[in-house]
Amino acid sequence: MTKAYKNLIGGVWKDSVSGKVRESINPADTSDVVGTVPDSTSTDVDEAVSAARAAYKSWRLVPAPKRGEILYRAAELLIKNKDELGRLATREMGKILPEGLGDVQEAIDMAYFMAGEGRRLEGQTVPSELVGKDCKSVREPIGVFALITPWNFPTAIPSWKLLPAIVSGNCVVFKPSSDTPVCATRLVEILMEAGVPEGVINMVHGSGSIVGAYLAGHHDIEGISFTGSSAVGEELVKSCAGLDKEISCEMGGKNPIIVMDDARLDLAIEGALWGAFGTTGQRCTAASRIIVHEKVYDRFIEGLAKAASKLKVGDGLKDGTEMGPLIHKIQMQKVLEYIEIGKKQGARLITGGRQLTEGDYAKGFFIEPTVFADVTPDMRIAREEIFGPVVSVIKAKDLTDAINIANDSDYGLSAAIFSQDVNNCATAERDLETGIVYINAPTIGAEIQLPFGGIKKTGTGHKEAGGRGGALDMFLHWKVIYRDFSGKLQKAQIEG
Ligand code: UN1
Repeated sequence: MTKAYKNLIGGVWKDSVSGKVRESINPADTSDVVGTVPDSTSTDVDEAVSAARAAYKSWRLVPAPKRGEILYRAAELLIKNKDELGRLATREMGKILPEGLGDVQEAIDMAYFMAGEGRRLEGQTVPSELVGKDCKSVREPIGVFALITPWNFPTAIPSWKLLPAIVSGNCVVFKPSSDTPVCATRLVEILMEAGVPEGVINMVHGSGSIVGAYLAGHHDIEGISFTGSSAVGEELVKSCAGLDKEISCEMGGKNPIIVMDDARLDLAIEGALWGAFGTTGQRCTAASRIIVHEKVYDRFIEGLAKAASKLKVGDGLKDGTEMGPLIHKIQMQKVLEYIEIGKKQGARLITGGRQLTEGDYAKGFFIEPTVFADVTPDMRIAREEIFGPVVSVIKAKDLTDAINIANDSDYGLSAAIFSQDVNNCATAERDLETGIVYINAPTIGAEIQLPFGGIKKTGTGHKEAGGRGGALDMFLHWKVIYRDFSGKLQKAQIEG
């Protein structure tokens, strides 16, 4: 029997008023239905928003350390259930099991970190110009947020939004990706078990075009935090313009790795392989351009093609699998189209390039790890986000040329350099135009204690995750308080 998951509204697990459901399927084996979820409507969203609004009245007054303690318990529960949740992430999203477990680990890290934030959320106290007066700033919750998340990190990315939102004292309506709704539901179940009060987290399943769009434009929410495709993000920004809401969108990437002639080539190849094919290339941080110094170019492409062709592709739940399927047929077809575009525009396909269809592969959405060499920066495969196991290798003359190629992109999420020369590394660190820079490591693998996000077309609004400038800036505003205890009316700037 397929398990039927539900929406969560005001603490009650319930079906949509539509009575309809959607299936969530395993991308490695489409005969495996992971669960069904409600196919919700705007009426369900209205109900969820009013439940959040009602809960906000008391939740905002719960002391932040107490809110943090709930997250601490959630972290412990996530650890207890890590194996089940990791397997579920793999089954529902397709990433290989070590990565499914990593997805859950990122949520655990975030839960501990944000639990601690409950005891910080610090403001400032500064001296006043006047005697008998003090001045301070405090951080306050904002209200009700819409959280809209993608399928590629089905547990981690929801945790990046849910946990800072609620530790700050906000209430939320959460619309997870319709491709990974079961992972999202399990995360919410765990948060409720940890003690989140009814109505603080509400979850409405359904399509982005109906539920997501209606929720984002809802008159009774204060803000939207979205992670997903540039197309949807840009649409959201446009449709919310003038609505006076906080909006943060984390979108695409076209992340470069620079490989210098003084790099440890073995490390650079291993890094490129992990950056390009980890999560089947379906990370916004995935390395999709490898910019290689001409002196080591031939050796690099030979090494990368050899390593990529050896990757074991298959069901991520099977031991030894190194790369899983694409999330669904549409994404697989999009990636296959980009492979054709690469060939047509004159890039040299040096390994991969085909859909895998034999035997068990026929059950899912599998494409070979694909490497294009002799890509030029103007080709579409060097400019557009593919979100699949396809990597473009571009030749560069020197460091300046490599950095110019790297920066010649609409996106600016993550970039990397492999070099043993401290001056090259420091120059790249200074001049790469991205939100995240890695030295001798690939473009993936950000940790949650620092902000996550990019510049240019990658991101608008606030960043995600922890640290100064991270997600808390989205979910809290500053209030400044002046208290006069002099017993007389004092006039700032006039007397004193
Ligand atoms: C994403 O690709 O959408 O830095 C998130 C990383 C992961 C998160 C990626 N920690 O690759």
